[in-house]
Amino acid sequence: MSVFIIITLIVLVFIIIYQIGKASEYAVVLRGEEKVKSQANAVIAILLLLLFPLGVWGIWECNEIFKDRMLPVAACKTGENYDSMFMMTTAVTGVVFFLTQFLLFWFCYKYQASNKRSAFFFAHSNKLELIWTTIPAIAMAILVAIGLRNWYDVTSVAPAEATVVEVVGKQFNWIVRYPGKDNELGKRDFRKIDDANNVLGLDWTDPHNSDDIVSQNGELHVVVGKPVKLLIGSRDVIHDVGLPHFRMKMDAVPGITTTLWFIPSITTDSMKQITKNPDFVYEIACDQLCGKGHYSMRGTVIVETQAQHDKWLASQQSYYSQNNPSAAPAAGENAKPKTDSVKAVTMK
Ligand SMILES: [Cu+2]
Repeated sequence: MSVFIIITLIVLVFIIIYQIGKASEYAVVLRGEEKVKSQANAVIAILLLLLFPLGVWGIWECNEIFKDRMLPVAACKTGENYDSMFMMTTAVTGVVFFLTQFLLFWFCYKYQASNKRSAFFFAHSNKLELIWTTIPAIAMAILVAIGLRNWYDVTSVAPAEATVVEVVGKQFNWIVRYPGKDNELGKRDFRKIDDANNVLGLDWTDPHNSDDIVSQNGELHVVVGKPVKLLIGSRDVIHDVGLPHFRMKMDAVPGITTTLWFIPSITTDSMKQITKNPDFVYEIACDQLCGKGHYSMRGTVIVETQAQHDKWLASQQSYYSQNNPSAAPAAGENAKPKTDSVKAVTMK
């Protein structure tokens, strides 16, 4: 029914426009072209003048609709810096936008075609060129400088005490590897990748691999207040580790290790209270269209206290002992079932 109404409306609007066109043709014949033209100009000028407040109202309404769906406060210092950069850019470009748009519509009205005056013409003004080149150039340079400073914050050398975690994308989930007790990630080789029992291609001859923990449920556990450095890679195509709550993202490129580091400042539990949402989770969203299962490539970041983290870590079994059953568990490690990998999120 609604389709029928919409089609009828479209046809009616089309007929109305056609009739207006025909009527104005007759009017030109009857009243003379000049008069009709100037009347049409006046109407268009007023309509344009009305379009400006209408547009501003539209922007306001969109903002009202979406303001509840905005991201909560940034969950790390760098994220806060990104937010303030965003607000500053919006303020600067916003002032310029509203000013120029207002002038555009106002001039359309004020200087509509008229027989009473002729157009003022001037070809060139050095002063004007200088002003409208220099001011935007300085403003842009400042904004770019702030952006670069934030970018270096994220990609610079991480503090020595930072926890190193590897995040590897594949079609279509995230694999996370923690270094285990020796605090060092072992070597891996793509030729050793085997979906059944070596998803990252860990080189078992490297002793650093014996205690590495591999999680395939897309959960990234990090400690609040402690720097974490992500080593990002991909097994197949380009993915992207998008961390909207931390205002960060970094491409996961096959064959290249990219990095970023940050200090999570709000635990998942605290964020549940801040957002008043008991189901709140920090999300890892793949920010690079990577294939038919791209939409499902969602991971979570769990920001927890050191005590919670230690408890979780103790419950994990090394990937080596999971996949080499004859191997005795490393000292101090309990051999619980593989809690993470059974929940593996995979898309066929
Ligand atoms: Cu992806």
